[in-house]
Amino acid sequence: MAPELLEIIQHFRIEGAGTEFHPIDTGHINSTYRVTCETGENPKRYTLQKINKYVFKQPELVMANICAVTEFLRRKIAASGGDPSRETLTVIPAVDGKAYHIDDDGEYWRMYEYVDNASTYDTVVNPEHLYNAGCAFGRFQTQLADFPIEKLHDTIPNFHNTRKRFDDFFAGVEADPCGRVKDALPEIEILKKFRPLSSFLLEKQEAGILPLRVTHNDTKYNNILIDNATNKALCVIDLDTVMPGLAAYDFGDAIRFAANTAAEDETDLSRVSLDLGLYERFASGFVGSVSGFLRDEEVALLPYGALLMTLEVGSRFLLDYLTGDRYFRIHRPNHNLERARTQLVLATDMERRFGEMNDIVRKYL
Ligand code: GN1
Ligand code: MG
Repeated sequence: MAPELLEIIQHFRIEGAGTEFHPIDTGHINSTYRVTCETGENPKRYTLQKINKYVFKQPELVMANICAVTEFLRRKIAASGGDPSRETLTVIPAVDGKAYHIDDDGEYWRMYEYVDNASTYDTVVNPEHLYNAGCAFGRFQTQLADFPIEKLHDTIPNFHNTRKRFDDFFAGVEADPCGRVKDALPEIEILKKFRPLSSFLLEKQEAGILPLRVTHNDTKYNNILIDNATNKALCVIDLDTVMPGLAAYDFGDAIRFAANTAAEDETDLSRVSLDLGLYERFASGFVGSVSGFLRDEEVALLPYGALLMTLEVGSRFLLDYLTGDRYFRIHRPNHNLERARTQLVLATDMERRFGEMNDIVRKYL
């Protein structure tokens, strides 16, 4: 047992004594553990996370957003007869009442109730799950439609500013601080080709065609809990990047991850493509949930979110590779280069099938 983790959880208002810390390795950013506590009756479980301070410069603002959003959702879910303890995250306060604890090294920790009898998936094992995930990510935006958006802190400024992401990427190529540009020349060419498209949705936003919504901004398939008993998407998790954004970002990032025929870091690029069947499953769930809330133009432009989020994440993985792998946790050398390659192959396939992607979304309008 990890004595330092045992010490950390003493600072939170939990029940029982910690007996087991099980690392959960799926995210690329924070360090996560499932904690089991003996209470004398049924063991109680919690999620413990160390917030990555390199990524989140002001963790207290991240927690302020999460507390505000989960409290708001809790009221909405209860009012519609749902179970807030399973359908949104529950922050466990520290003994001093704050939503986090700062350890002696200045690291920020937080705890949540662990939702039992629910699972996350890294790939789609059951297409019905994906339809349900589409419904849940759409519902998340709809439930937050009347959240006071001005209260949200911009915890990572320009997070999905695709224009700036591309600018930053090419500045990194220019600087080439680790001498790695030579390993990524074909990938850089692909991003050059797509650069003129990078501002497409931002221009629509700037022109007032697309409004800012409260968006999740990290709608990876493994950021949704699927209920083991009902197969329904129960709860949207990983609320670190809830900020004002475009609806298309949430649609798009989910497609990027879940409708890929291969894993995000697949090294056999011949296995990477867009699965239009999975795309349609997610799209039908998502568009069904947001109908009556999102404007028709927002729905019609959702496929651009898929292409742009895939390009954006591709550029971010590649920039991290070029600048020494400091942002995304890697599990092997070249991991970020491999992740970037996958994204760029996927984006190229999306470009080829863009007409079909548009037709599918319009079917559900
Ligand atoms: C990170 O935390 P995680 O692993 O869900 C990243 C996302 C990327 C994603 C790529 C705060 O998400 O933006 O799309 O990796 N989160 C942050 O897999 O940068
Ligand atoms: Mg995350």
